[in-house]
Amino acid sequence: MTQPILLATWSFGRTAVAAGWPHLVRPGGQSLDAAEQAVRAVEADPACMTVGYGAYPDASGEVTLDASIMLSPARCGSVCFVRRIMHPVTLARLVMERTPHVMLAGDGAERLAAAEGIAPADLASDASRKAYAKWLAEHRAPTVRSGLLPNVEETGLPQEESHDTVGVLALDAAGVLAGACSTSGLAFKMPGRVGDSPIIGHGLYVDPRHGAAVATGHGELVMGVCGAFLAVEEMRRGASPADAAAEVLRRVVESRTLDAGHQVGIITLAPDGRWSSAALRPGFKVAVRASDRDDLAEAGRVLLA
Ligand code: SD4
Repeated sequence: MTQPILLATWSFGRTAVAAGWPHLVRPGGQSLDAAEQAVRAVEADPACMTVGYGAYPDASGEVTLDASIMLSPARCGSVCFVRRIMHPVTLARLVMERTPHVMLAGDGAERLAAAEGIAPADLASDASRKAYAKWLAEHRAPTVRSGLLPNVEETGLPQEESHDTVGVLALDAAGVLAGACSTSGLAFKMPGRVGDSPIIGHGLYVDPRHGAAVATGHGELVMGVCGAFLAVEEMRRGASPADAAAEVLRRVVESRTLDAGHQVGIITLAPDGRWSSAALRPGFKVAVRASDRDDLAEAGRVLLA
């Protein structure tokens, strides 16, 4: 029997692992259910303004969400650019379980939700509306350049508040790995912008025999190196979870000139329960829940100051 473990990105990952753990350790508990429930808890929490209900909107004032869920290359699902769905991770699971497809976007994803009996929801909270009004008043006019809307470096928010994905990796007692993630992307992003989180192999990847990885941070950096797939591929070739996570970040560093605010965090988990994490810069944290621990860990490796 494998020792169950549940890992989640950032400080709000503690909310995630607390919600997912009972689903992981009940008799017959499955990693897929635990990962989904862990993510749902953060999606429903208006205090988390970078995921789900109450998230920061895009530059046009609309909250748009992305999510994915994965058990294996043959069993994965995702949604992007959903605007009226409280739990995109559950919709991603429906894509995986009820359609022959991997990814549905926008209105099409919402039509599946309606067909499955999921009622539409207004994703804006009072706090997210206020944050948008403040940002618009303070930042939009001076940062519009050549018809482009502002990017995250121009949001005026501290980095940890302007973007963050809840990414969860789970291993159950039967030794089955699963992963899920959900995000509003980047605060006040360009309308239509989609990051790494809903794209299999970028924000999330799970290979049942070799490992799982989930990424957070600037999706554009992760997408440039197929980050989550690369981490799992490294493990498939024999790398430890720590070396696999660090290799993804080395590739990001090699691939471009980074801005001072750029951040990427990655968590890796092997089928035997070994796990690790790494980040480009300090500040990335991992919530860890296992039979013998329930805490928040600093990134195992940080590549840049
Ligand atoms: C994205 N990777 O959409 C997500 C956002 C995130 O920490 O994780 N931020 O690019």
